[in-house]
Amino acid sequence: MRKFPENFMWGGATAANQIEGAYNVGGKGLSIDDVFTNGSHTEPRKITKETVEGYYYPNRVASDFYHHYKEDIALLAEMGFKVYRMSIAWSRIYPTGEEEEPNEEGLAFYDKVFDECHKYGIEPLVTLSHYEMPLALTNKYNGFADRKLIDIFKKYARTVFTRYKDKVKYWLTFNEINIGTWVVGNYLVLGIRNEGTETYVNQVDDVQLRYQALHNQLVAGAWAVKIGHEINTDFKIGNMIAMNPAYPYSCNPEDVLKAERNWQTDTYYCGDVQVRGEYPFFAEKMWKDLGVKLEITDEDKAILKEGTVDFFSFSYYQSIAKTTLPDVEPLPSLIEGVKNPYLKANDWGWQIDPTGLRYILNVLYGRYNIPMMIVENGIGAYDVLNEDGTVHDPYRIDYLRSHFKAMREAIDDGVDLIGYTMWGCIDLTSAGTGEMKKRYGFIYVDSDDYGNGTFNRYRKDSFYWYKKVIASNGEDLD
Ligand code: BGP
Repeated sequence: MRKFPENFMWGGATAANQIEGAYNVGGKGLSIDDVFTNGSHTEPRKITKETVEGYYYPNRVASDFYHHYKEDIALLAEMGFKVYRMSIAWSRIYPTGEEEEPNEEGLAFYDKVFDECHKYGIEPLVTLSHYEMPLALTNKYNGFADRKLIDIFKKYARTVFTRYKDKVKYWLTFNEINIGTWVVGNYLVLGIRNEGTETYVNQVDDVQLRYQALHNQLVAGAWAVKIGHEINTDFKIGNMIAMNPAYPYSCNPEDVLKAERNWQTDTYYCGDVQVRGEYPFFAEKMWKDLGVKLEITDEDKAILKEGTVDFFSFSYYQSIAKTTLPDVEPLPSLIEGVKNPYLKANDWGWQIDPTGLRYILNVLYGRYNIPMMIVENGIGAYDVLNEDGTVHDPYRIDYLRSHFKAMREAIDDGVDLIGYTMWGCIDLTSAGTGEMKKRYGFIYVDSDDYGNGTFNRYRKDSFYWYKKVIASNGEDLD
């Protein structure tokens, strides 16, 4: 059986808004995440437009990486990380998005972070916009609904590419851009907050506006790829798609067709634009069915062709099933689909499916034929910090082991898989629920859902296990 390639990039991933905290330090402007309240599995997060007295905003504190980055990166190095996926907070660089000059203090912060990574031979992999934009851009333009955002984003991308051209080689454009095809994608992906929207789960949707915004964002991402390659020809720039592969619930041909439709609208719609430089064949019909008419200029078409990505990256937590049959139990999470009787789920109802990872790697590599990278995967769980500072998380080790086996099988199938970054390698604020107690990390952060705690870091059992996995380049999974 083929092994993991020698230069395989093992690592972990975080996002600025979920880990940094220090929301008003160093000249940072408010971002859309700074007015996003806490919530839970059953209580949706609120979107408040501006600071409202009496609400708690967990991303403002998060894991306080801003003040702990040295210690955190040293811990990642101790595990033997080759790569650290992180994002830049756009609102640290351009506090409202529209300043003429970038905020030097913000730029200097990431210089320090990248230098710290290089000190240990860790390659940074940087997402330009991970569920984050300056709040002012939402309030003034309704985010990417306005084409002006394309130029505003280009300016930001140019600034950070130029500044870090010798420190960062691997980049991603927008996090989980395809969630823009879902109603919940309005706010976090596209920066849209329509009149009447109060919570993350029940957002007021304008499908025409949303698909236009998604188009504008795809164009902005293509521009970023082009600009990045001009600034440094060695840059490797990838896209980032949320993968929730749909299985037909039964072999009823109607179920098979329904699952295939889901692949089209969920994965290929954005994936094709970013890899092949044009919308797929079914897009026209899809727009017609949705009742949308997009403004797509000739210049847009040209730039989509020119700004295609170098590698395909994606997040993967769970698979779903689709059916036309009535009375099949739906999934309890935000995803539209039904429960798969062959799979178990975590405490938030996310179905655990390692074989699904091998499956999607085969499908995606078969379609796109460019290097693949898994940039998010992992399990959110309730961890317990013991008095002696230990955290026993065998469920996390089991989850990762089974997924690493599936990755190796996909490599054996012939897939060109170049890297893996485990989501939330340091505990951080959950995007979906705002909880801290939905933990993913190898490193435990002592803070509760309300920012109470010492913020001390502790190594979980999975920390030592992953260290062994990396040292053996994926050979030792025991
Ligand atoms: C992805 C996002 C991440 C992350 C992860 C886990 O969709 O890119 O930002 O948070 O999901 O989701 P959650 O935080 O809701 O558990």
